[in-house]
Amino acid sequence: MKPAPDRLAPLAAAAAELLRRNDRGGYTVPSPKLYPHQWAWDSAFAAIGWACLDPDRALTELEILLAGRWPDGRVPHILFHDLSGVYFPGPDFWRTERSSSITQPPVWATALRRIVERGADPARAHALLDAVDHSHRFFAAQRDPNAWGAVAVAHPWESGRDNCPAWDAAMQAVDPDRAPPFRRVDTERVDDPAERPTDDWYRRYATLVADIAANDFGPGPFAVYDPMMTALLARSEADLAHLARAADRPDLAAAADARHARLARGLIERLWDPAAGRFAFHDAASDTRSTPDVLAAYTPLLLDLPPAVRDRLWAGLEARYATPCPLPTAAPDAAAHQPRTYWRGPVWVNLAWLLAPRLSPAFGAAVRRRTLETVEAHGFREYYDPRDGGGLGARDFTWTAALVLDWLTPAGD
Ligand code: 9WN
Repeated sequence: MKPAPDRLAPLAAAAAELLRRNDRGGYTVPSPKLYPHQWAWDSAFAAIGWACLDPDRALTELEILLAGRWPDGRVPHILFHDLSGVYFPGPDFWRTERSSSITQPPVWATALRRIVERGADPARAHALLDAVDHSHRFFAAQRDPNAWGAVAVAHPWESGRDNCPAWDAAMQAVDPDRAPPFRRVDTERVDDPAERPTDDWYRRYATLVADIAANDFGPGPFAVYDPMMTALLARSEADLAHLARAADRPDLAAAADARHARLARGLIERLWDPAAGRFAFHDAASDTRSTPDVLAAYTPLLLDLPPAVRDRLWAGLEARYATPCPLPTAAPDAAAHQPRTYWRGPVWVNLAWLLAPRLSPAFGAAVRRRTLETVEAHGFREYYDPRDGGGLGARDFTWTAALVLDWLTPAGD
């Protein structure tokens, strides 16, 4: 590995040390105190960090994750390998043995591609391609009620952006009073409970978990088309196709290419909103479209979009998301924006990492530089205040460390 630039070498060393500390013998917990299990997209980001230290260890992370998928292909958003870790909701609440019953943004093919680029054993990586393909097919089968060629999330947790303002209206339709009894533990594990979703939202989350179990783990009443989930799946399909070609699996590559094309078309035809200049969300249950000004609405930038669409998204982000610490999860001038509350405003490093290479070169470089400065100044936190970079949520947060490490480790060595 080439050395990181000198000033940031201690940051890279601290990131590596944190990954090792959060390792539980093959999988990495997102944060020892708040999230003591294996989360799906966190694991994929952790693997990207591991690839800078030990590409084989990175592959182990994804092997364990994909081995946890259900017969229908879903990769559960949480795998409970060690039942002693205290977390709500645990397996009893999900009514499962050792996992949650929903999935999360499918970024494992994207991680796998990165790991292979970092020198992982191609044969071992290629042995995962069928599992990845299986996990991708789950989305068209169970998360596209209108057959639009896009992804509708069945629970806000499935999006990875639990209290994003995009879910506000659909969550109002969920009855909090039907929630089975439960006790939260998350609010005891952060400095300020106001950084977490409200109790009212937790009751609605719990109702949805019970509804999904009652529907034999098919989707419950919540189904909101999400441009970010769709974009991440489309990007993953492209990454799977790339890996399948390298593995000389033309059948798999053709299937992934076809799904990629369908998702890219679905995004433009169903969710692009020229009046707003960003992508829309669509509540399939109430047949209602909305265009909240949230960062997720710009994430189709991960794909190669028509230049006119790309330019509108760039302009919107540069006008409204260039906060001192970029990129806030909701535009600061949006009514729903709350700079210190979870996915309603704070900055998350995974979104900066995903989007920085897809922005205009100057803005992308600024996002990367300022994100690194923030982490250097405030530590490996779960999220950050966009006004001054103050650290929020969990400490010792894995994906923040993993993605910083990726940024600081030159490729091609
Ligand atoms: C529920 C683990 C996860 C992330 C999510 C983030 C948060 C869980 C929670 O933590 O969600 O899945 O308890 O709040 O929103 O993106 O994967 O880091």
